[in-house]
Amino acid sequence: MRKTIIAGNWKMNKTAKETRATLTELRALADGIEGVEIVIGTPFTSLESAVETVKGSNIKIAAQNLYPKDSGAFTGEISPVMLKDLGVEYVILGHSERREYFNESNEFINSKVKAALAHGLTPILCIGEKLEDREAGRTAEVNEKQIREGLAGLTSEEAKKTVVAYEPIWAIGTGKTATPEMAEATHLEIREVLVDMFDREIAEEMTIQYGGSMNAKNAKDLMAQKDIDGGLVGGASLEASSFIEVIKAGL
Ligand code: G2H
Repeated sequence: MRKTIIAGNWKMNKTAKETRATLTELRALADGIEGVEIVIGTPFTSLESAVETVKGSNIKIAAQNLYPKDSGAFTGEISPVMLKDLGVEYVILGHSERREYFNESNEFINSKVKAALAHGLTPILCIGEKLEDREAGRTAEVNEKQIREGLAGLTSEEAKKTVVAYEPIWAIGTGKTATPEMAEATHLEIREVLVDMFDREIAEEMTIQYGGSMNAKNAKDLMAQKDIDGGLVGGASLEASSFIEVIKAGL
């Protein structure tokens, strides 16, 4: 019923040339795979070569950010119009690294989610608690605030097109993963917030990915959980040979 989406988040890695090489390899490995939506999020400078390399395949391309204006005096920024023009289909928004290093607020992220939707890009809204939040028993509260404020003002139709990625910050790039049961419990809490914001039918249709040290070894058990509908994969998406194993775990 809901789409399983496995997205690679390359973060600030790979030149355009390296992008072409990795995606040529991934394209061949992923040929014929159906039933899982495959997405790769590259740096802005690689988007054009990424889109060209995967043309006609089952791989879609994501940006890792956007600025919520169509054009104008915003030096150094990239608009949703520019992404759409390149053939980009997804955009990762509100990643914890952007929240932490670039002080992105829920309100700013919300304006980006709306800008993405207004231009036909699928937003992947990242949320997740810090270790101190989890230890203090504030996981549900912290995630609820990020979802409510991140998705504020969306219509039901827009919500249906939006992907949520739950990434416990303590599991990002650390090699520590939430256990499948722990992750499922939080995914369920997230879905209940979506039920309350929209309705059950819409919430049941929305893809909620898990992210945070997901790899070929742990992906199957995580995605076997009822409310874990794919993954946002960092380190393990950088090589086609490891990412294809994560993709196959989602089949
Ligand atoms: C979390 C994830 C990708 P990694 O940031 O968004 O990265 O899989 O390396 O923990």
